[in-house]
This record gives sequence, structure tokens and C-alpha cells, in this order.
Amino acid sequence: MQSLVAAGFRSGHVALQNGMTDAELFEYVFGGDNTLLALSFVINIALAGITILGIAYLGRNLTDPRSKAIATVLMLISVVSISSYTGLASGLTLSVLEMPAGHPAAGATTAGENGVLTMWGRYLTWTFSTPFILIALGMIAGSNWTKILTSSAFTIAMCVTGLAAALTTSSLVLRWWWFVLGSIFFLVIVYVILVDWTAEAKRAGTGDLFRTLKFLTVVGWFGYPILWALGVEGFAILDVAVTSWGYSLLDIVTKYIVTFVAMSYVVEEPDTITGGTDYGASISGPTTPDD
Ligand code: RET
Repeated sequence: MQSLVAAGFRSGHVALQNGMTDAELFEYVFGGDNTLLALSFVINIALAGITILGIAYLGRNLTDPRSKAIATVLMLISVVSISSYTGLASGLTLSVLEMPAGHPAAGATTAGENGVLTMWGRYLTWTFSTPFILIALGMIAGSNWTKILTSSAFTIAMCVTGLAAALTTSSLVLRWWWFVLGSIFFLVIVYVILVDWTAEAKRAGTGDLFRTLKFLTVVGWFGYPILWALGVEGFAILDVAVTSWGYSLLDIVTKYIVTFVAMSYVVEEPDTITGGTDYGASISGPTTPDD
């Protein structure tokens, strides 16, 4: 068993690390020559922290279980985000990978090692953060759990294929094939937001709020595949620091701004948001108040 685990770690090391340890990657980011890259991580750690505290403060007087559920889901977006950026900043979820033949960055070097810096932790952690964004949006639109969970499953599939695209070093065609698959999954999510949830939000009375959230989300989310394609993973037109800032800025819009826009509506606990004291109860009959 132990040797199996050791073998797993060894192969993980070969697949994800091109000879650079986490400590060397950390030194590469924070050593002084890559201040811009380091800042793109640190600023988001701070913003995620502020957002978590902001939600706790704004939501301190919530009483309705459904309003509380939405506030909790919104908080979880930033809980994932602060962990994600800590992983990137520590070097744990960064790797230097050699691109396959034909890739514009094939043969590039990073800190003396063959390969380019890949922030694969981003794609991995979007797998956990994007479902919370969709759960919050779906609940605000008053959608049903089938649609909310379907869109969540598709976003997980999209992020995992994005991760696979970034980590595939065997073939350029397969990198882009993963990207195409992820893009198809993305279109399912866009359809649910633009068609189903837009209509449902109107019926639920949250149409105005949903229009703002939909705009920030759909426009912002399209930025990610564009950045992937223009950045080091794709055509390598943008360098690593610019790509990283691009993602960090998109994250500010799609997570923190979306969160505060939604939260400022939820705290008022309007009828369009509340679900009544029984909402989400796991047992019928009177429940013990939790505060
Ligand atoms: C990838 C590559 C594969 C094709 C597509 C992508 C889309 C990514 C998106 C990410 C959104 C992330 C957010 C994170 C917040 O924490 C994976 C780049 C379509 C839409 C909102």
C-alpha cells in the first residue's frame, strides 16, 4: 500500500512538476522578479477574505432559512477562492510544463527549466467555486434543483476538461480537443442562464436583479476561455503575468462583485427570496431555532 502511494506521488511529480519543487516555484513567484504575478495572487487572497467578512457582517440579521442558504452559498464562493489563491501563492498548485511539439511555447524555459509556468490550480479550484456561483444564481432565479444541479455538473465537467487541456503535454491536438469539449459544456450553462433562468427570474419577481447578475456572469465567464486561448496554455500571445492578472480581474467581477450585488438584495429578505420557516427542513413539524 505504502509503495503504491509513493508511486502515485512519484508519477504525480513527473506529470505536474518539471523538476521544480514547490519551494523553487514559490521563490520564482515571490523572489522579486515577478511582482506582478505575485500581486495577482495576493490581492485576490485579500479580496476573498474581505468578501467572506463582508457577507458575515451583512448577513448577521438574516432570519429566513432560504435567505441564509443563499448567503452561505455566496460565502462558499470566496471560501474556495481564498484557498485557491493560497495554493497558487504557495507554489503548491503551480507547475512548469513542457508544451507539446507545435505549441507556440514549445521549447520555452522558466527559471532555467524547460517549460512554461502553468497555474493548473486555477482550473482545479474553479471546479469547486463555479457550482456555488450557479447554485446562488439558480436560487435567485427561483429555478428547480434539477436545473441547478445540471448546470453545476456541467460547470464541473467544463473545469475538469480545462484542467485536462492545461495538463496535456502529449499532443497539441488533444489539448485543443479538451478545450472544445469544455466549450461545449460551457454552452449548456450559458443556455440555462440566458433562457431558462431569465424566464424563471421574471416569474419569481427577481428579474431586475437577475438581469444584472446575468450580465456580469455571462460576459465575465466568456472572458475565461478567451484568456485560456490567448494565454500561455493556448496561442501564448499573452505572457504568464498578464494571463494571471486577466483571470484575477475576471474573478473580481464574477465572484466578489456578483456576491455583493446579490447580497445587497438578499439582506432585505424580500418575499421573492424568502422560503418560510420550513424551507430546507430535514424533518416536518416545528424545528429548533438555530439562533
Ligand atoms: C476553460 C477551458 C475550457 C473551455 C472553457 C473554459 C471556461 C472557463 C470558465 C471559467 C469560469 C471560472 C469562474 C471562476 C470563479 O471562481 C476551463 C477555461 C469554456 C467559464 C467564474
